[in-house]
Amino acid sequence: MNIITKSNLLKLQCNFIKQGLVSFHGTSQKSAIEIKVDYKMKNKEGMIENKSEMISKEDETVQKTFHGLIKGERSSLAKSITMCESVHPKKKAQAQVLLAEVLEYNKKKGRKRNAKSNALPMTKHASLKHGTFRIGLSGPPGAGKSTFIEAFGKFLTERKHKVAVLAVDPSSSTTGGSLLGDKTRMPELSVDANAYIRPSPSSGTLGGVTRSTNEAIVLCEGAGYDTILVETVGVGQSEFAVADMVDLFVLILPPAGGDELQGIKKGIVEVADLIVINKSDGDLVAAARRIQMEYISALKFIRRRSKVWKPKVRRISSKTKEGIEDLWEKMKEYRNLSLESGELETKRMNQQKIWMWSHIKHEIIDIFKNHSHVKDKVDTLEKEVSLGNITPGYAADTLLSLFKSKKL
Ligand SMILES: Nc1nc2c(ncn2[C@@H]2O[C@H](COP(=O)(O)OP(=O)(O)OP(=O)(O)O)[C@@H](O)[C@H]2O)c(=O)[nH]1
Ligand SMILES: [Mg+2]
Repeated sequence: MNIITKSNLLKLQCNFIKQGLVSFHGTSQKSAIEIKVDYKMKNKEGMIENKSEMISKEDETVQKTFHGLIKGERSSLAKSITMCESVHPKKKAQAQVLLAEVLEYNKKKGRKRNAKSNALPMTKHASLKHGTFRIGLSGPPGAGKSTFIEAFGKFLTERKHKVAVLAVDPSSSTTGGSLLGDKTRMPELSVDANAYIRPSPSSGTLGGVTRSTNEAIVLCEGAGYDTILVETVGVGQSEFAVADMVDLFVLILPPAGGDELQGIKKGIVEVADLIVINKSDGDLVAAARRIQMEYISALKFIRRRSKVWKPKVRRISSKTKEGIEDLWEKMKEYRNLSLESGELETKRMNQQKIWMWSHIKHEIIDIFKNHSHVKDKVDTLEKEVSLGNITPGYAADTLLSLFKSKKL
């Protein structure tokens, strides 16, 4: 059992037992946390030892990484993102303590900025006051996402912005390497001192990948990056997940219609705040115009999600860079309107809740599936359900009662 020892200290007890389960006890005050971790480690003699440690902000690795990160050191930023991606209990705990520190730091930085500037309305949300802009990008393979990020990223760094590019590509865990955040397609941006490109983690499920990307956003903001681009290709539900972690969601399309765009999932157009028809250059201008018109018409039938913003369709060329400045103006317009109306703040607050539940669901399903008694029955029951021999409800009840009645 845990007790809160100081009013501002949240103590979490986190027992990583054999099967990798985590249990948290405690109530929240502020973000300073301590996490107890139990894990196994090989000693010098090669014997497995049980270890138990308390990770707090005094932890040496946390301290070192935090100070490096807020100075903007890329190696510390990279290290901290790797910590978030780790499955090792100790590293996971260090990542959570570090994140709490960075959140606190971002809040303080936000308050300072806000005090200096009267331009922004008073908002409760710390990272908004601090003024970061999170932009999600999705589009079918070959639409020109990487080429666009190279052109747009350079455009921003030339205007004194610091740009972080993150990627969500759950398919990279099966293909063995990340296709996104591909530095070879971003030759100039990848060597730009004011840009940081991080490919998608190459292991894990969509739940795991999105969790570490969410955390990476906070870390990049702590390291001083003010514009965060999150790229994804439509695999599984990844573009919907990305739409839920950003302020503005951009769909990039090539100047091709109908059959050629079969990869585009229904529903993705509905969550886009901006639709960008790329490759509007040379012989492709006429086709790009036609597609632009088609999407303008299509958007008329889509229910508006914002009171202050109507999704727009713009044409650009990432090759000639035409239209990029106009697109940035539109993005800023969106940001200002949604900030002033309070919609952006509400959006970020809701996103936090969405992610908390998403992580819980992801973890709980994992725990459920790995429960020794459930594991034995899952395949048989799934088969029976698919053959129509039993109802899904009955199968679910059977598995749930096995889960609830038998101890691990
Ligand atoms: N003409 C023209 N070609 C472009 C433009 N943008 C990208 N391309 C070309 O389109 C092809 C695909 O571009 P990428 O940037 O790799 O596309 P992507 O969306 O990142 O593709 P994946 O990473 O495979 O999903 C490349 O041959 C680019 O040179 C553009 O604005 N105009
Ligand atoms: Mg690409």
